[in-house]
Amino acid sequence: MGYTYDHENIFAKILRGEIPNDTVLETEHSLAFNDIAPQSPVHVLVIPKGPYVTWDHFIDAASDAEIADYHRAMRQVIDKLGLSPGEDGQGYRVIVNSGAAGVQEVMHLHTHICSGRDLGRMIP
Ligand code: DGP
Repeated sequence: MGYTYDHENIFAKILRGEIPNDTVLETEHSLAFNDIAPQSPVHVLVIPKGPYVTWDHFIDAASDAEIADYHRAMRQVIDKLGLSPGEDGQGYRVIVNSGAAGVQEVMHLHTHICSGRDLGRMIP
């Protein structure tokens, strides 16, 4: 099944600079910024700059350079915020809500990076 990207979604507006964001870091193909409604003390969203609706859409349609950049950007956020357990950080959780069952509200791929508290077994 194909995807239709809505260029008026809120993250598209953030990427065009029409809505402000609290940027954590920016790479060639990705942007990381703080969630407007944080569910934990650390709650960062990482998005690709390209028009991808979901993670599977991204993997199907993006270039290898974009896919690598996106995952490197997540790693850079974890590094910048000192979250890696392997580096004595407290750990983190990454979440990608996809489609209706995943309760995806914004139809532009985004990865949640959450930390700063015991997140329990699941995030509701
Ligand atoms: P999801 O359910 O995975 O689609 O979560 C969308 C997230 O996006 C949610 O945690 C709130 C966040 N969000 C929605 N609108 C804005 C916004 O305008 N700015 C920022 N920074 N975050 C937003």
